[in-house]
Amino acid sequence: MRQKVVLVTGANGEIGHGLIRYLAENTEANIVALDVVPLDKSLRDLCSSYIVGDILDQMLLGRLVVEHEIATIFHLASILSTKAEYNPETAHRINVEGTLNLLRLAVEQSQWQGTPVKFIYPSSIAAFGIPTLAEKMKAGPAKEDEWHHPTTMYGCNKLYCENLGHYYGAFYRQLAADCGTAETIDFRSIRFPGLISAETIPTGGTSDYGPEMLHAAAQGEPYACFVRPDTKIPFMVMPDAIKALVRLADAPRERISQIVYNVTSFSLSAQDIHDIVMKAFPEAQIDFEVDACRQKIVDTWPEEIDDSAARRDWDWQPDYDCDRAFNEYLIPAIRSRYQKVEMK
Ligand code: AKB
Repeated sequence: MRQKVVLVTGANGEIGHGLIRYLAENTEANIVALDVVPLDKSLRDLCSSYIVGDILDQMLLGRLVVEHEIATIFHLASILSTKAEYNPETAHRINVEGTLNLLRLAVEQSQWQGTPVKFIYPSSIAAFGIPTLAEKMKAGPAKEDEWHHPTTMYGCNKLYCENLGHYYGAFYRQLAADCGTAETIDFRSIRFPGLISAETIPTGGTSDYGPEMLHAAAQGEPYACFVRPDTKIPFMVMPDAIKALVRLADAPRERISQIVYNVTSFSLSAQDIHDIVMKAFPEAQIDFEVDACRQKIVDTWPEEIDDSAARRDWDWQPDYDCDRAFNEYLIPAIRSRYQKVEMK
């Protein structure tokens, strides 16, 4: 008998770490982890199996479904906004063609199983593109269907994959003879703000200045923030991001009224983060050395996003406001993390 499993792609990434730990501790799920690099040792015992491989490798994906009955996919693998700009075509292949491969796998699995495979897709505030700083400053909280002209390859990929998910969930092969009766997938997507974790440091993103400032200060390393002090975007801590993914995945289908949901916790300027970090680590050396190109990217992302649809449809509510996020989660956990490293 093939085992029913939850597939997590990009398992080694920041969200992957938090999600695998949560699923292992709180559910009976058999987790199959997939990543291009060997799975972090601390996660291995939490998974029923882990596979080193590329989501562009069709043979590998083919073998996956021979061995497993995939009930849910958390498709986390992607190249983030800054890294994607260094090789946009490769980013497109991984972010879009990789997602397409998994969507096709999910549809085939749904048809075999006679029930829709759940496909949970983390999108991003990078899917928004506000044309000018002046418009950003007077825009107010962005709704899901606004500002649809992202200026990064990653943002374009995220927006397009949201739409691909919509297509595969509702219109796939719509002219086929079995149209209307063939099973499709249950695609659900979340637009995340900048994420901050105490356990991992992000790589390749443009909202990374927030977590980088904090982790550098805790390690006593100098840090040069690459955006202006007044740069403001929404953020969220990792436990809330995991909560949002799991809540959305578990929500009854009849309550889901849209394909994409914004979620947010608190919006901060780079100066606000600087001040909070300096209060916690008074010895820290943090400067501002603006990188004009990365600044331009963040200037197209909204200061605030409207998550009222998520609140209405699946009772979304973050556990951490700004004060709790820093004082009860990030600062104590990061402090103890680097103290442990020093003691080793
Ligand atoms: C990035 O900066 O690329 C990501 C994101 C906002 O999705 N953190």
